[in-house]
Amino acid sequence: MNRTSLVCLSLMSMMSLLCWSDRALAVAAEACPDPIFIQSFDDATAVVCPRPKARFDCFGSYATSFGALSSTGAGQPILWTIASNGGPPAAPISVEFGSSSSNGVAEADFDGDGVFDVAVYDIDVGGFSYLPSSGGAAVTITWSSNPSTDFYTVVGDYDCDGKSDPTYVRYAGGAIEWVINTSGPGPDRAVTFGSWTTDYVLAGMDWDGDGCDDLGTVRIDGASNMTWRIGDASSGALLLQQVWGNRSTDFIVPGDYLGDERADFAIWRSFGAGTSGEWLIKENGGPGSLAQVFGTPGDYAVRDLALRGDFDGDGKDDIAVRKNGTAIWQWRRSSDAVIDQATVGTPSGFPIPATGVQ
Ligand SMILES: [Ca+2]
Ligand SMILES: [Ca+2]
Ligand SMILES: [Ca+2]
Ligand SMILES: [Ca+2]
Repeated sequence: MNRTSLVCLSLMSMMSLLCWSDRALAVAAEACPDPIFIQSFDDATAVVCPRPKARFDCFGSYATSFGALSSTGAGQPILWTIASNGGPPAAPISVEFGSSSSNGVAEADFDGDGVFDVAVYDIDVGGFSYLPSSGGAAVTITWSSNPSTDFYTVVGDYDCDGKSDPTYVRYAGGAIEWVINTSGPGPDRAVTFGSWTTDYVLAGMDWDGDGCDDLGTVRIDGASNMTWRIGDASSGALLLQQVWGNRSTDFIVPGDYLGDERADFAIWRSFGAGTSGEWLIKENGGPGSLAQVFGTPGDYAVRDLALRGDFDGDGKDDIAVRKNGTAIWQWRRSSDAVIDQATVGTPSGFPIPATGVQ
């Protein structure tokens, strides 16, 4: 794909414990046997155990929040309207932050408190701005950049410190250069991985289960076959690759659907001739797979919008869509396969969990 296409995709995205107690460590393993049970409390010691973050959880409820973006037009502020999904009662977030003309949404937890931050990047100045979910004033991070070559946020936690690292990709003679800011101010890594001419770029996710996000692209060949390619965020070395999906029919919907804290190869077969709306998910590093028809396929006028997130909060991403022309989100709960739904925002709003679908 060419750079213009990537810019368009980017703009689409815009509108794209530790256990504690006196005996905590000793009992951690038996107290936290499964993500479904990990918020249970021990009568005597109130043990609370580690739990995976849910994508786009803005309240710390361990489930993807109900958030949408809207704007009144080009150059106008982005209005973020977000309600909690489960957890203790919490006032909704309603805040204007970022501009619809030059900013995209960053999938990020910059302050590292386990809660998604309201965050945008500006492709013209090469900077990120966010509202720390832990409180305090807005933070802006900028560094020297070239708007003609630097764009498309690919935020991830590439140094494993629990904080998202501001990152974007740069056109470098046909190759993709990942410019990463792990400690600031300014980037401290520039890693070459992937090709501008053939690859879609994935936001940072952990593919090999070491707790660090990795570089990822999906390469398209002459027959539109997809090859998922994962690289080391320090060296750019290829860690793994997998043929999965075809660009003539499939959206790229990466996530951890099988709950082993490693991202899975996932596509929604929903456009082009003869598609049924089938989600096809292949476990990364194991034999698991999932094939499930869900959502309405077809052309843009009728097709649902795929969403990425864990809506029932069981530690596994769920197959999910926003129904076409409505504000209804539907998901298939990974915990019990029941279809659930909620009304979020307005039909014209952009669901935050649609960020990163390509
Ligand atoms: Ca945060
Ligand atoms: Ca980091
Ligand atoms: Ca990793
Ligand atoms: Ca789930």
